[in-house]
Amino acid sequence: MYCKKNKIYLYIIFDLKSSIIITFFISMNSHNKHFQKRYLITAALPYSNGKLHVGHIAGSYLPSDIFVRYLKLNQANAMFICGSDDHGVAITITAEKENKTPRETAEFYNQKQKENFVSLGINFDIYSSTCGNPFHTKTSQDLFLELYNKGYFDKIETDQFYDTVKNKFLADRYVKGECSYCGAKNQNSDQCEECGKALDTETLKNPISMLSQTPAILKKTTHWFLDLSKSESIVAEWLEAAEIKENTKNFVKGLLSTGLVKRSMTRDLTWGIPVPLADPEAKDKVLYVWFDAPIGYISNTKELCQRKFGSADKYQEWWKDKDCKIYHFIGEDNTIFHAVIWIAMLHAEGSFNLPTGVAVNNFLNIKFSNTEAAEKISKSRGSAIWIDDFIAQGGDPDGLRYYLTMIAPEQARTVYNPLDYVTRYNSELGNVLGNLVSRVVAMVNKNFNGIILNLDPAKLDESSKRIFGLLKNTQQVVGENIENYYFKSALEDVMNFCRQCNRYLDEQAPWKLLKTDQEKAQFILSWTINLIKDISILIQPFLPFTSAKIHKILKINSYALHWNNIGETLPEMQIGQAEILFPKIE
Ligand code: B3M
Ligand code: ZN
Repeated sequence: MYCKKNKIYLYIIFDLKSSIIITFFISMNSHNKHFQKRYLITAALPYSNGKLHVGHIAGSYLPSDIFVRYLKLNQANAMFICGSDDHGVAITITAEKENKTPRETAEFYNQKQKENFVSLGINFDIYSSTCGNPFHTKTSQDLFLELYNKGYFDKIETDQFYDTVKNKFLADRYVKGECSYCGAKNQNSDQCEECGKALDTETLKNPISMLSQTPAILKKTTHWFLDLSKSESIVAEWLEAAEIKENTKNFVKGLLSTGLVKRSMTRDLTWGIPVPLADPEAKDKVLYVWFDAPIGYISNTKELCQRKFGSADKYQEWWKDKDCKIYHFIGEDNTIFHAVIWIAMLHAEGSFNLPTGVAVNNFLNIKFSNTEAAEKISKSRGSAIWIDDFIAQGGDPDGLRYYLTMIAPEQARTVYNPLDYVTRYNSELGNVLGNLVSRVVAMVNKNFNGIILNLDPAKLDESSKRIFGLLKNTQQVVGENIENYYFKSALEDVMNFCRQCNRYLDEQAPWKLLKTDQEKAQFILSWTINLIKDISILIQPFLPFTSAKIHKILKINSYALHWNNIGETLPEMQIGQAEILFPKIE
């Protein structure tokens, strides 16, 4: 599966005055052949109605960031697209509460979210917004019109929820009620968060208006419906070939087996993208937020291409050329929209690539020491751990990335436990990885003036050879796990390799050899520094800040290191002083 090692040239610049050694590798091939020409990775566009908590990060942003970092480490031409989802009722409700206009609300939280992402090293190539992106309105309206002209929409006079106190139609979150599929209470009128099914006026029981807290009635209005039943076979065919986890596949199959129905793609609202039809009945109507939101992936790609290449039109290389793979990373409640409706929309439009993969994570629950059971993360009940609080309290971004990956809800809902976080930070990051780096670097400095030798892998002794074999095996398995969205297993493999390195060191005991065989001691320590350099590459997708710290300690240029450099030996060089990577938390 993996291509043979590229030919690597090693350049060393030795600056005597500052005694800094900068090492950089130049790879002869521009990218690893095993990889596709282009990749476009998207992470779900969060509603700009609040800042971010650990549940958001564990759901789609951290896994997608790991995936993209891994692709970029392999020199793949990858674009990482995100931005806020600014339309819809989620925003207008918050705006009403905070006494702002929807646009002010969207802009305010878009900025907060951007800061939250940066603080955790989640590095989008663009973080735009559906109300601020100059391409978004037209891109959404054009797509709507294309479907309209192709006859995909049915104009239907229909019953919609209505508030007789406020005299307003009530879209989506303006109405809550009981899901008739699973019985869950307090669900938004368009989707049940518990069972993931789409809801409508017939399947939401006991509807209550969120505007007046009175029962919502039904009133006639006209909307444009997409008949999803026409796309059933297309979705089923796409699903078979898609890179998608087994549990997600089964969930979508379940949706298909009960049959797809007509879904309204327009709403009686003032905030949103106007329905682009001259029809008088389209007046004062906007596109359903779930119609325009995924189109945001396309508009944001256009905006990025405009910035990066001076041509928005270049977006076609990512959305239309067949040599680009598109991956969407989402949370469980977004599955129906990405793996059913979006596929139907894209296929109906006809000129865009369908996604290669959709990576879905489940929700993260939370368990505080003063509560009995794990509960859902909820702003209103105050059970959220906010990213800005975590950082302001001195939390380590890589510590959080580590813990959230280790407890990732990849197959089912899992639980965030603040006490467990402390234990794992100290005992795994601190004792396994931090300790390995600090003791080896300290010994090299103390006994050999920081000098490590250039070693010939062909001349390794048996146990050093064994650990080299483990390294190459780890590199392969970690890569495969990341490519299959098994981020937790991938990180476990990396940590197990660190444990093996500690064991290797304990067996070789260079601290004893120092008294009997200096040469062998320097060999073992030099070899372990090479392994630490390789660990710094293996952890880069997961722990980018730590990886950069190790590079600083070793005096290696981070930017020049690639996945292919794992196993390459360092030249004779002088490393820097140790630094505590994971200070103990009490
Ligand atoms: N804003 C829902 C959410 O934040 C929605 C995702 C849109 S992705 C195109 O969970
Ligand atoms: Zn339900």
